[in-house]
Amino acid sequence: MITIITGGTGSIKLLRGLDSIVNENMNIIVNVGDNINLFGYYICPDIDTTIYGLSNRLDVERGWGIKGDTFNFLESIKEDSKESWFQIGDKDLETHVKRTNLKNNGLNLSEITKRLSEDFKIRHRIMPASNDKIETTIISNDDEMHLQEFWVKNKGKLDISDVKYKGIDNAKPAEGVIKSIKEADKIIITPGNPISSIGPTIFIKEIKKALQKSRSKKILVSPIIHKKPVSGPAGKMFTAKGYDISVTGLTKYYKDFITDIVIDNTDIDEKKEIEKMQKITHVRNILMRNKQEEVRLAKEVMNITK
Ligand code: FO1
Repeated sequence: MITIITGGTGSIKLLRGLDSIVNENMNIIVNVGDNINLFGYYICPDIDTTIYGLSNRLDVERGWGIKGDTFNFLESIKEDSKESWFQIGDKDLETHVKRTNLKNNGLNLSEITKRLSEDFKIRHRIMPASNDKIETTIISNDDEMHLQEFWVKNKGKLDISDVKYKGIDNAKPAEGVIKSIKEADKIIITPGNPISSIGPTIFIKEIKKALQKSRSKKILVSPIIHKKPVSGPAGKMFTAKGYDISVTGLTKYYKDFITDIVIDNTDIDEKKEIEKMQKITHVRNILMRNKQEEVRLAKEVMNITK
């Protein structure tokens, strides 16, 4: 059994590659830290990106939302809404309406995600990391704001002095999460933003403990190539948390539990430094520019056995 820890738009390419080649059970644990209530709807961007990505509905260019979607709903509320900085497409809206209705009927996020995954005919199991509320917030110039306000409303332009996961101390892992970590033959961490897309999952106390205890291989695919994040605001967040934006800094961040790291060919000069931290280092071409490259890298990751 394979378990994936994932989140964010940077993760979806590898996830799609894995989905297309893994025939055994694959459990996909998804970040909930960037979930947000807007327009009266409960929006879970990373769960939706995963569902749309694996059902071939994702707008891959943007990395979020549904391809070919229209924005009539957004247009019609623009005048009156203070929240229209967040672009909700019309087809995407159906997912948020459905999720919100199910939530109002008393279902938890695990149950809702299972229903939505069935609707989109996803063959692997997608699980939220937690059914409890965890909110990733950005501290900028003495202001604290939701991650989406920082990234979408303010276009990621503000300085960051810290990143917090509000509610994480009391958050419990959702159904199936600990079991899927304990029973995994291999755990793969996708190249999502370590702080905002993976952090809110791996720093849930029981998940952190289970990962540290696990005897299986725990392979991280780097979201950093040649001292730059492949996408998104990981660089600013890494600096705020005191880590160097490099694959060495990345290994330090994950060093408590990963066994292996896959880095890009262009970062080969850092291999020795990483190996000093007792991590097995695999040097590959990790930039995925098309479907073939997603599948190629997924195969290479799945071939890591020793
Ligand atoms: N990202 C943007 O940059 N602008 C948007 O207007 C936007 C809307 C949006 C709607 C639904 C959804 O599932 C994701 C959306 N995202 C948007 C992506 C999202 O802000 C982040 O990239 C993820 O939360 C990071 O994982």
